[in-house]
Amino acid sequence: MHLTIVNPNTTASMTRTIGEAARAVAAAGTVIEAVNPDSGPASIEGYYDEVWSIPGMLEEMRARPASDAFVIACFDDTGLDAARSLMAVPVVGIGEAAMHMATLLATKFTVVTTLAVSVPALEHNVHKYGFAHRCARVRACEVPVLELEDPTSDARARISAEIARAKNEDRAEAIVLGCAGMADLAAALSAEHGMPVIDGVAAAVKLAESLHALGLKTSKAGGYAPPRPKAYRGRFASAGVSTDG
Ligand code: 5HY
Repeated sequence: MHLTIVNPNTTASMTRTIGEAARAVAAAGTVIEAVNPDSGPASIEGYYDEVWSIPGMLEEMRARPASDAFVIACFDDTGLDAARSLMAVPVVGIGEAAMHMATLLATKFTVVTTLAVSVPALEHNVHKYGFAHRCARVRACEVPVLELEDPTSDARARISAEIARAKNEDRAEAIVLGCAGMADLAAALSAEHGMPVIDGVAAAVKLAESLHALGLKTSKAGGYAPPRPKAYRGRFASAGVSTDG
């Protein structure tokens, strides 16, 4: 299958980290293409960044009609519903995927994300996905997203310290890493803490492969029905869909 991973921020080095994490778990025969838009925020931290990352992300998807599925590689599941409306093939968000995996392994999980500004949107997703009774807490380790790209930063130590607090204070039985930029840290942190530490990029790749293998596609019976053709004006004229999709 051809699986497109879209990092909605515009930081190419993070897209490379995401692509490597995806290829490390992809099945034989899964071709991974990891891309990011060239328009939008360098990182997504909160609601304002999120909304400006969506047009570029959707354009990258629309430019790849032959893809068998898409993964949105931002833990906020940026623009997930819009993407599922636009595309016929499955679209998997790394946040939702990681939470599903965590509930298969533990009665309670904690999400460890980057900055406090990201927490409310993630708490909203926890409720939206129906995991409020399984998610003990959404914590921020106060590491800015782009600091994860800096090999000299103590980002990993600060994430690990927050995991230790989650184990002691939340009685977390599993940890969900709350940023795509943490994808390369999951295995080491899991070994260090002796519990499942889940990376959403890997989780989303395996779920996208499963949906494709089962021949399943997004339902167009309701909320994810294709956008109706209509005029889009001004700077976003190209975003409108025509009668031929
Ligand atoms: C992410 N931001 O996964 C989110 C994490 C966050 O640019 N990639 C980003 O902090 O919301």
